Amino acid sequence: MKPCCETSAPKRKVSANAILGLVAVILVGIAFVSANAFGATKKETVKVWGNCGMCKKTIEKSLKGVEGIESASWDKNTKVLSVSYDDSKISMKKIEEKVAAVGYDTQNVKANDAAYNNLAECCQYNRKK
Ligand SMILES: [Cu+2]
Repeated sequence: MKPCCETSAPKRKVSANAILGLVAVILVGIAFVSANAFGATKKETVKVWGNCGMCKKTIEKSLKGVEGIESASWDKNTKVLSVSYDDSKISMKKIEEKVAAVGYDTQNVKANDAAYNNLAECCQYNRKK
């Protein structure tokens, strides 16, 4: 005796394939969107004048919580600030301006004089000429 649903079985197979296809399309879509979301991250380095560990804290704090900044780390020996950021949200120029605003000269932006004068004495580095 043949099962009564024999004729409807192939149909079900087709719709299962259609669902699989749809799932595949959705997964590819999600992968594409997330690749875009993470693909904007850029890593760059820029010279920032400064002296010590306290400078490091001040420089890094100036970028903490800033929209688009993923990480920022300044090396007191090399005087290089390494920054990971989303270039659709912030530019390198803006990043340097943030650091300059707290009193530190950067490669392309001169520090705010009042902020520089407010730095602890040990942090008043020899300014860039
Ligand atoms: Cu310092």
